[in-house]
Amino acid sequence: MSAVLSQSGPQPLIAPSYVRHRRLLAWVAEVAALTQPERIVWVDGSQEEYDRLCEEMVRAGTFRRLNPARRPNSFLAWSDPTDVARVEDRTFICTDTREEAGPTNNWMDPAAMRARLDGLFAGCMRGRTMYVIPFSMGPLGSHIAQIGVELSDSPYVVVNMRLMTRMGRPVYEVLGENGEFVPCVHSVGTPLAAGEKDVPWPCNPTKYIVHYPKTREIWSFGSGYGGNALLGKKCLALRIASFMGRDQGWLAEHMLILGVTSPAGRKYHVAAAFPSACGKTNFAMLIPPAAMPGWTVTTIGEDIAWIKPGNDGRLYAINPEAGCFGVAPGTSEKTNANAMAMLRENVIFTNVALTDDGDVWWEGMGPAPAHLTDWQGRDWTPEDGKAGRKAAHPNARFTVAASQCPSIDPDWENPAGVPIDAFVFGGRRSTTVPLVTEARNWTEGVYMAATMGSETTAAQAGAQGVLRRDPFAMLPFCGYNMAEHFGHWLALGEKLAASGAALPRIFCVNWFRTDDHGRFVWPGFAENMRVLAWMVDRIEGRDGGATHALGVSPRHDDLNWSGIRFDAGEFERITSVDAAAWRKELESHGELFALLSHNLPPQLEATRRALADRLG
Ligand code: SAT
Ligand code: MN
Repeated sequence: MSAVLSQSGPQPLIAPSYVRHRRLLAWVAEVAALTQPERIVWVDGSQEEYDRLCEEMVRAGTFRRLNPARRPNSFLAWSDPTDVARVEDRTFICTDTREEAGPTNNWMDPAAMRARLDGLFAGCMRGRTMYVIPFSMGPLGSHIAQIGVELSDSPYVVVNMRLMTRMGRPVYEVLGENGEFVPCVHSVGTPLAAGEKDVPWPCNPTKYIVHYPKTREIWSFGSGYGGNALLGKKCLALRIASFMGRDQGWLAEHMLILGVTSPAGRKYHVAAAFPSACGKTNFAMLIPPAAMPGWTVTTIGEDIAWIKPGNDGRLYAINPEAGCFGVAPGTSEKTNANAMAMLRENVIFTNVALTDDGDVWWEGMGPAPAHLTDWQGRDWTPEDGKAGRKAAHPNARFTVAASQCPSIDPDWENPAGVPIDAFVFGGRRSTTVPLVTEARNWTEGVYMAATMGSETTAAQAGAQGVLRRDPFAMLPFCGYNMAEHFGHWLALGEKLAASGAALPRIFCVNWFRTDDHGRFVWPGFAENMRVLAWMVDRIEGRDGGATHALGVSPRHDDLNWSGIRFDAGEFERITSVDAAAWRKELESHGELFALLSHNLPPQLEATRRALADRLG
């Protein structure tokens, strides 16, 4: 259903009869009056609509249809080379005061920001279609779900949202005449003059990704890529939801959720936080090594977890998303066979390379073909690869429905969620941080999460490989003051403990320690099952492990080494705690705490001192 608007000002809005929500209708009219789209399309989420939009994008040059014999019903998009990742320096949390957003977020006064955005959005959809995209984060109609409506002038956003969320007409039934929704406005920021030909990937050098947590609004301008544009994901399910969770006593975290079943048939659930592009998808879809029969891992989510206390005092987690927006480079039959199977059909690829027979390729997938077309449309041969030119952008992505994942857990859409037995926090650290350490208690676990560090990746615009503190892997995603996020975790732990329930265990992991030549020592991927099995040991109360200054880590003998040679010397390399390095590390934690001093829970600085004392 669409309505043509003239460019001369606000027009009566023609909406489908099933949209009965007055406030929503008024808001759509208001945004249309501001942005002046040529027409409005009320998206219904059907397969026909998806197919039609994909076909339109093929004609417009945004999409390339992949060879149906090799990759059925799949498409490839190449973005503008200036629009390839989240733009953290252009992401804003507009709370009433700067302190509410905290020193790790960009802040601007809400009124000043509104004035600036009004200017940018005025007429910004001229010549384009504005799509009205209703979506649900969490199973449709479930008590834990949140509804959003995204108004976007990007058909790429529409089709990606259909894979990433529960999107379309049924959302209006849940919304009724009065339901709550998070209004999300997105524009690529490039109006078209009458008769002007569009480019394949419109975007604007000026970018703003703006959140008003108090009024639960999201406004995004200038980018069509990933978390900048698919507003249900980082913007709603993390930044807005974390703010809601703080007020309502729950957590929105940058975590995968997996189920792990032991050979004895006992099942546990683990939620694990890693920064973007540190292997969350691979860990969530882990296939245990053949030499560890009886272990299985199932996938509930691979990026975001909403975690709420149940009546029994345990924490229950759901995956608010319905799809994966995963990093393609590095994904292979070896590193993630489940992902490769998931990607056989019905996939949108962004910024990977195109093979001569109409399929996709990326670095790390396997041997490179003799010729490719790279993500910028240029010829590419393995010689170019040797010269350091990548065929796929390092932050190239696939978008695919989670239901296509072979390891998907039968409970992945259970609105009650799954009970969490352990939290895992991990960063990309080439030095210092041991393979795995269990925190002695909740407070020390929160300390580990709060002081996480990671070397930056291509998922964020800017330099790569720079060590930065990334508390809870939430640095770019926490919608309020990070110090208060620490306090929220501590308070939740106290509340759960008071109810008498056993708190989830907390572990800190690091798969990424390197040797003197910069090579990873730990094989990672499937072999991470050995660490996961040790965690299950700990959850079940077996006491394999040695206590050291930071917590409890396995000794060489405590891990299952069947089918692999990994000697005690190598193990020492990745588990050793170097006192001098850790004294420096604790100093750097102190700098983080100084930055976050406003409302920093005193337990954290006390824990830092206790750790320093233990290190001697
Ligand atoms: O571009 S996204 O923000 O969706 C991906 C990520 O950084 O995790
Ligand atoms: Mn992520």
